[in-house]
Amino acid sequence: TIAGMKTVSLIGAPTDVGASVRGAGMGPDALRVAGLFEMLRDHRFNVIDHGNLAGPPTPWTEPKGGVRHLEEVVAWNRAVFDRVAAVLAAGQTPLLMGGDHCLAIGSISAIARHCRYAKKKLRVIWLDAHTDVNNETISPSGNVHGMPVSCLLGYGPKPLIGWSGQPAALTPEDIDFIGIRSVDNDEKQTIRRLGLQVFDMRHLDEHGMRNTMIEVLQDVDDDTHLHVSFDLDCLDPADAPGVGTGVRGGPTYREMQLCMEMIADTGRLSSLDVVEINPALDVRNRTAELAVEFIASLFGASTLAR
Ligand code: 4U7
Ligand code: MN
Ligand code: MN
Ligand code: MN
Repeated sequence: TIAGMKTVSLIGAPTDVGASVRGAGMGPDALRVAGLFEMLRDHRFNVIDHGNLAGPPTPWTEPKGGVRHLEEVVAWNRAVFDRVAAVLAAGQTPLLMGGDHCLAIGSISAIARHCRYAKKKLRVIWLDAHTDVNNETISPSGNVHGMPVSCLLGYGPKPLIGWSGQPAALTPEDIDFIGIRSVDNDEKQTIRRLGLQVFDMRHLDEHGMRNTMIEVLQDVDDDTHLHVSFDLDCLDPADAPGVGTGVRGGPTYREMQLCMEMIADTGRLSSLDVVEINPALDVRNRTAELAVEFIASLFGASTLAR
């Protein structure tokens, strides 16, 4: 279950501004069509659907200064930041429906600021095939959905850092990465330099999901605000074809369910991003439906739960 059985607030951010493949902007409606609202309601949560945020269209221009669509990325993240901050201030649990993964900048910055005021310790679990720790000098693509972690650690394009009210929203110990199998060369150096906790597929193969999650969750306590940033490309593209940057060799369906269930068991899940669903590349909304199943587990719907 989530911390305190609060109201869950669905926030749609229909944009693909941080990507170079079109279609992630349809993610929020795909999640609605897959029954996200009803699933949460059936699990006896209070649910509010705030509808979709507004923001600029994606211009589909080339990167400038190493970043694509910077101005529009800032605008979308500003809208996300403001709404997530308002939802947290109202004592509700924000569930951001992306949209591409650049939106984690606004979402997690607002959460980090909230945690400082609420005297909570923030822990982020980043479920992804990628580490998203590029920045404007090292990114091979210029796409900001590959840079959110750097921005949150204080190493991104200037207009995207410092939103939490501190130079960095997160320190390297605050974030654990699970499911990683595609890391760019310069990202590898950053990971080593910062000592980022990356549980890649090799680690999952050798230690299993259970031991990995025990390690990830060991220092989660009553004062922890646990945030999950769930990029659907974490899953194997055979299970989740509706993503723009799929990489084969992901965790199995059961491994991912166990990951979600172990997070749920902490009772500390307090906010969630669900990003990178691309309905234009999907097969009959399979990826959004899969996302809803995993979100159910994250929110405490294990096989034998009442
Ligand atoms: B996602 C990539 F080069 N690393 O930076 C990049 F491989 O949010 C992919 O995890 C980033 O989906 C993928 O463009 C971003 C690429
Ligand atoms: Mn990814
Ligand atoms: Mn990502
Ligand atoms: Mn992706």
